[in-house]
Amino acid sequence: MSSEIREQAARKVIEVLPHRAHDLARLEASRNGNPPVVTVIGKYNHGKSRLLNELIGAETFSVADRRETVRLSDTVHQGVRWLDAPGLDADVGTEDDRHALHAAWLASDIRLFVHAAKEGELDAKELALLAELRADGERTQRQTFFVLSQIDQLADEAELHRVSDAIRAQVPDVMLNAVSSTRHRKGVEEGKNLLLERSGMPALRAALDTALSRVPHARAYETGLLLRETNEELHRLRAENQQTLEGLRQTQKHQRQAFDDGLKAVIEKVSVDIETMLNALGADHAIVPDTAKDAYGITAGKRERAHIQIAYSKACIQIDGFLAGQGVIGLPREQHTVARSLNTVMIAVMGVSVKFRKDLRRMFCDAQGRERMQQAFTHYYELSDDRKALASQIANAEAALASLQGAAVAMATLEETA
Ligand SMILES: Nc1nc2c(ncn2[C@@H]2O[C@H](COP(=O)(O)OP(=O)(O)O)[C@@H](O)[C@H]2O)c(=O)[nH]1
Ligand SMILES: [Mg+2]
Repeated sequence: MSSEIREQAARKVIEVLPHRAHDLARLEASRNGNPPVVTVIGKYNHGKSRLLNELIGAETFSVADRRETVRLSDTVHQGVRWLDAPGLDADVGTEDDRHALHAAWLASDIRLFVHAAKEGELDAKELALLAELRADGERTQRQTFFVLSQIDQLADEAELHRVSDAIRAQVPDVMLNAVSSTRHRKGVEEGKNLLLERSGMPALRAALDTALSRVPHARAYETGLLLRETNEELHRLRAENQQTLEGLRQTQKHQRQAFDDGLKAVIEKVSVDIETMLNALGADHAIVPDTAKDAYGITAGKRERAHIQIAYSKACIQIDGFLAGQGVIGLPREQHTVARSLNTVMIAVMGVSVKFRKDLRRMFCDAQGRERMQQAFTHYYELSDDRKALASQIANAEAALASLQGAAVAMATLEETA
């Protein structure tokens, strides 16, 4: 499987679990095709670069009294990738340093935490970092070695003991690997075995070799852990999302049911009132047209038309009361006309006036007419603000769930190709 496919899969997971970006990058870095990685970490001028050179037996990394290592530099030596990271001194640290440190942290299978013996106790920053490294080690099985460096700068063995005890008091159970790069160099150059022995370097190198031989095992463990944790989180999130979505859909359905039932009841009630009123009427005067001479007088026709209009208005007011309670008031913006008083759902569905019995009958006393009203109001109900907000909440939850499902498929790809 190409790394591009894995990268794409990782991106899909990170999209929904952004805080897993580091873990997924680590998953990639720790693949078994990559050589095991050893990095140094610690404050600058504590002898990190020189330590690496001594361990490799080559002048690969630049050593200086100044702050030298800014970016990561690395070399592959005898199947191991050695990484020199900048010091973690906050006062001189730059953005580049932080990137480099992060990269070193990500890439490393084994960390050499370097602290110069002459500095005595660890400072707060070193302690915090060490605690972080140990916690990470417990979680991922990545190993950290504590390297007490430059021990040749101490006056004698007694001082070495004092410093060691002080550090052990700060970090209980810590295993200190005391080394001196200068002694080691001298021992190598002058062929002095005692110096080599007293440099602590052969012992550190042996411990390192043991740890290196265990890297494949540690990586397998870490890979399993990262996949499992990410999968579990994804699973949890999916279940939560599914539940949220179901809740929203239930709400949508129940609201709609309540609206349908409520509207039907109101329409039935006003229809019964209107039918009762219509049936009680005698001869129909409304259909007799008024003549010009009736313009300023009251006629039976005018009286009846007014009567019908009032009955109609009453029905509208009752329906409107129900609609207002359901949040259905104004028309959707795209249906607005310049006549603002006409921009209501009531007028859009019912029109402005009714004058004749046949119109009232058509609207209220006929099943088809009532069904038309029911449908028209329901249409506007679904366009009301709250309903639209709910619908878009559901659409968002559906999209989120689709992304989570996509991420689950991507996780399967990562698992298969791990
Ligand atoms: N005396 C002594 N000096 C050392 C030792 N290791 C490194 N140094 C010196 O300490 C300075 C800083 O070393 P370097 O490796 O560049 O430290 P870094 O900043 O932690 O990488 C240089 O002058 C080194 O020569 C050591 O074991 N003993
Ligand atoms: Mg350095």
